[in-house]
Amino acid sequence: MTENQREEEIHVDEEEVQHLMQSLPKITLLNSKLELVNYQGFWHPHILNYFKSTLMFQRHFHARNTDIIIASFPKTGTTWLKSLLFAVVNRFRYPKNQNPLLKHHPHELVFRLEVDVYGDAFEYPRPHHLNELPSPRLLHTHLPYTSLPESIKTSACRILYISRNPLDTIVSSYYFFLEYMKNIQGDQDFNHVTIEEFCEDFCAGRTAHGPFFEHVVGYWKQSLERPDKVLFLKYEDLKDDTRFYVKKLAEFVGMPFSSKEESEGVVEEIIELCSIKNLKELEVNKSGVINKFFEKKSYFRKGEVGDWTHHFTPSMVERINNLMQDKLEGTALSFKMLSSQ
Ligand code: PAP
Repeated sequence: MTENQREEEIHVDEEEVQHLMQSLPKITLLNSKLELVNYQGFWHPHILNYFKSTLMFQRHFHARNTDIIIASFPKTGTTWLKSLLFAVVNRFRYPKNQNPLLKHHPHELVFRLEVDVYGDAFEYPRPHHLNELPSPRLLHTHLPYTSLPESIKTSACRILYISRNPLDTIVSSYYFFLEYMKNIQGDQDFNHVTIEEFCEDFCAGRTAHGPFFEHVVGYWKQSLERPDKVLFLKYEDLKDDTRFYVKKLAEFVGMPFSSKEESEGVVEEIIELCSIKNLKELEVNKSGVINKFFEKKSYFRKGEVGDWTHHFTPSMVERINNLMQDKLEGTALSFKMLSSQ
């Protein structure tokens, strides 16, 4: 089979995409050029053929039983989890000083399916390359559970979901939005969007991949129903006890640390390699862009629990807490808002 034939196989009809697009609700986020389209109940960014590539991912991706898929709402710890998962799974493959994480941004090692793989604007693997990736394939998506391709839900592949308290997620999303606007819109002074305005839209669900709580609860419920299939992690827990959760992650993906490895400090080495302090200082993560617009360094900001305390007024905090109470009622899910260290 030639590459062209393979490309044809994954084709989604442009006319159909346009037709579908026209029928879907759209909004522009905070007077920016960032358009969001509501598809299957969630707001998806309408940039870079994103909608088309989402459809392609939904229709053409075939999960292998051995795939490990990170799922996340943006700004909840994706980059960190990508680096940890990559380091855990590949720990026997590379000598310490040749770990690809030293030369590549974590987003260049764990591909986002609806963008890097099925998007057409990027230098990353085209869909046919997926077939050539060795198992276990480490992949990522920001899609909500309900929108995942059937083969992810029905195969034996595993999902690692990372979540984060909504207040820190909003702060992190806000700064990323400002950076993104500066880059895509060439607007050096996009700071006129206040965090209050951003928060207002976020709470109303109008944010890329929102609504937030529905995204989180979708995966939370799956993790309760099928704990062998979905591991639900929280950023705050990972911060509090990184060692415990890295070991848990390794067990979940079927590659537990041996007692020899533990006594040799392999877990600690991985934690150190993937710490924000270390990743931020690597030359590869200091300059350059991911997917044309996203500066590599903007994925490493503070990396703290509780940064929201420097940003929100008491009334905003109350508003978000009330919303959270309402949305999480009866789910037994809760978030730590402050660091316990
Ligand atoms: P993405 O979903 O767009 O890939 P994601 O990686 O989830 O973004 O979010 C970035 C956040 O994770 C940033 O949080 P902050 O804005 O509150 O600082 C970033 O600093 C944090 N982060 C990135 N890498 C790490 C890491 N190794 N350890 C802890 N936090 C990290």
